[in-house]
Amino acid sequence: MIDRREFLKNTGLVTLGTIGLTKSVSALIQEETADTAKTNLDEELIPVVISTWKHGIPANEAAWKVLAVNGKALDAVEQGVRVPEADPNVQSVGYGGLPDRDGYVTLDACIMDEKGNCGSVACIQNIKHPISVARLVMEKTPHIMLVGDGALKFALANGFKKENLLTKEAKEKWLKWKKESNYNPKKSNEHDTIGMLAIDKACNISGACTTSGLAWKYHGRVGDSPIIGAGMYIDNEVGGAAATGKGEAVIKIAGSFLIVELMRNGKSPQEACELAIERIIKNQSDYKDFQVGFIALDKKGRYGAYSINNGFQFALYRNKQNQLLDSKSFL
Ligand code: SD4
Repeated sequence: MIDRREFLKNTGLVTLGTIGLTKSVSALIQEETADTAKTNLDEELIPVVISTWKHGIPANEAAWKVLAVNGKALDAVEQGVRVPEADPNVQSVGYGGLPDRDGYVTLDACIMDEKGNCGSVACIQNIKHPISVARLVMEKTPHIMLVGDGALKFALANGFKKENLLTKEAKEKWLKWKKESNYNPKKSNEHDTIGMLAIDKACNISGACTTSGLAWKYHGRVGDSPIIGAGMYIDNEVGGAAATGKGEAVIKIAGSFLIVELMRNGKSPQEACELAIERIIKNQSDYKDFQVGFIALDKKGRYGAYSINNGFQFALYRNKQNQLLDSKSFL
């Protein structure tokens, strides 16, 4: 059987469909070459991992180790976000996270895979890796979300160790805050959640999100990060999104779900992130007082990022390059 390129070379001209348009061989071969180049370009966009803030750089490194050996995106995002969870110098995630107003470090996390499975823990204490507990909730229970003491009990029953997560440095900051500040969640900039999205070589996408939440929050307060569709959302037909910043603002617009639905309806990841931020700006008049940032990834490996205020950064790893990039912002 003669292939398309051969056929075109042999005939010199080809009739397109029933409407009788003709194109020269060279034009068609050029188009075909462009198509091939585009496909190759798209292939190079995958595997990919994107995550929020500069602690995304070492987190991406860990995720990439999984992706590079044909590992699953789900394992990549879990391994990735465990890095800042364990780092006492990252004061917004896991161990070393800043406490609530009463001095307790309470953690929120969620994870979602390419099949739409998801798991989450909220307001869990004394467990260094809430993301791995969230994964076990997903894999071992008929539920999606466990909170507080129930989440802790589940973690301990599954072999996790109880640990003190309040470091000396975090405690000192809290004591200083208690002396000097009035609680104002709007003005608090002590937040740097890690949200991570990855596509593996099999072209499946997964996501993870983990945080100690807003510093000095009310005890028991839960943000967007463990809420599927707010802090993070994945749909393997479309792509994924994750959020950072003031959780209350993100929950109000179901931010990550909104971005994925916008991409489903044809928006690019960048356009979708910008529209989600515009939604916050339209409906929340105090938007200048707080930060929200989104990252998004579509199934082709194209990414987007956008925030209300400037200063939001994200880390992108693909083609053997792990880069810290500045997000565009509304203000
Ligand atoms: C929250 N979204 O608990 C989290 C906090 C945070 O970057 O992002 N920070 O509201």
